[in-house]
Amino acid sequence: MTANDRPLGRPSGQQPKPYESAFLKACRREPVPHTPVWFMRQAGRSLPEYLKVREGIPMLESCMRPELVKEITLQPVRRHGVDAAIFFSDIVVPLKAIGIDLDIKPGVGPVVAEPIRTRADLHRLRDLTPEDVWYVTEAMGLLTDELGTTPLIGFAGAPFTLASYLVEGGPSRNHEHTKALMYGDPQLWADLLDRLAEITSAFLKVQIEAGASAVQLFDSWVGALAPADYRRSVMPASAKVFSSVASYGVPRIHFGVGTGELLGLMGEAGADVVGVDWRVPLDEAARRVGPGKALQGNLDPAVLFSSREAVETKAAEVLAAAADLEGHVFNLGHGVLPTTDPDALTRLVAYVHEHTAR
Ligand code: 1CP
Repeated sequence: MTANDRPLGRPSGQQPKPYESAFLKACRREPVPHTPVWFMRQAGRSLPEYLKVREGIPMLESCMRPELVKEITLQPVRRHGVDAAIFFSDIVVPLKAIGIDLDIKPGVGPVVAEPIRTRADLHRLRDLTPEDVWYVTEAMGLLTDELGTTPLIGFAGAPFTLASYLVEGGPSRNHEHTKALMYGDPQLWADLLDRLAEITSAFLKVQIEAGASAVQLFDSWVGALAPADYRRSVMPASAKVFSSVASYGVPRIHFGVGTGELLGLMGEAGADVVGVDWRVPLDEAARRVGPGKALQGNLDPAVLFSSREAVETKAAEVLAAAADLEGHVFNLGHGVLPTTDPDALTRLVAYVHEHTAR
C-alpha cells in the first residue's frame, strides 16, 4: 500500500459519533450526566500491559506502528473506564517526520542531534504533509472504528515547548539557550515559532481529519515565562495554531505546567478549554481565565501515592472548587507519574463519576 491509497479516515464535516459524550459536552460547557475524566499520560509506563507490548520497541518506533498505537491508546480506556482516549504518540513525532535527527532516550526524553540556533538552521524545519505521518492517519482510523462513542483526543506540542527541545537539544531545567534566542534575536525567534506553528497546525489537521474529536496543545514548559514575554514572544504563534483549526469546530484544549500567571493569556490565545496544574484552585483559575471557557484539571499527580482516603479528600477538593465552573473536565495537574499504582487511577475515575452523577 502506498501513502496515497491508505485510508484517510472519516471525511471532514461528518458529525463525529462521540458528539454526545460527557467529555465533549463539558468542553462545550453543556450540561453533563457526570464530570468526565481522563488523565494526561494515561497510556504509558504506569500500566504493566503497556510495558509488555512496548518490550524491545524504541519509543519513536512504537509511535509509527498503527496496530501498536491502537492497542496502547485503548489500554487505559479498557482498564480505567476514562471518558476519553488520548492518541498514543509524542510531541516530537512531527519533527522526526520532517527529518529532524532526534530520538527519545529512555529515562531522559527527546534528544536532538543538532540543535537549532541560527537562521541557517531554520531551513531544516520544512512543512509537514499528511504523507509524512501516514501512520497517524492509519492508527486514528483504526481507533475511531474501535472507540465508538468514546472521544479520541489528538494533540501536539505548542511552538514554545517544541522550540525548547530544538534549541536546547534536549530536556532543560532553565531553558537558557531558548531564552537567549528569544531575547537576543527576536526576529529569528519569531520566525522559528512561526515555522513551528505551521508544522503543528498541519499535524493537528491530520489528526482531526482522521477522526480526533478534540485536540490538546501541550505547552508544557511555557510556565518558565513571565506574562509580558509570553504575550509578545509566544502567544502569536500559539494563537495561529488555534485559529488554523477553528473551522473544524472541535474543542481546543491548551495546557501548560506552572502557568498560574499565564492562564488568562492561554485562554485568549484561542482555547475552548484551559488546562490547569495543581498550583491554582479551579475556582481561582476560572477568575483568571474569565467567562466562556471550560477548565481541565487539576489533581496533583503525586497525590495518587497517598492513601485511598487522602486521594478521595483531595479529589473532593478539586470537585468542590469546580462546582460553579461553566464546564469541567477532571484530570491531573500534569501527567501520570510512571510508578503510579494503576488501581488508584481506576478508583479515582469511579469516585469522580459517582460523586458527580446528576
Ligand atoms: O519509553 C517510554 O515509555 C518513554 C516515555 C514516554 C511516553 C509514554 C515519552 C517520552 N513520551 C510518551 C508518550 C506521550 N508523550 C504521550 C502519550 C499519550 C498519553 O498521554 O497517554 C503524550 C501526550 C506525550 C506528550 C509529551 N511528550 C509532552 C507533553 C506532555 C507533558 O507531559 O507535559 C512532553 C513534554 C513530551 C516530551 C517527552 N517525551 C518523553 C518524555 C520522557 C518527555 C519529557 C522529557 C522532559 O522532561 O523534557
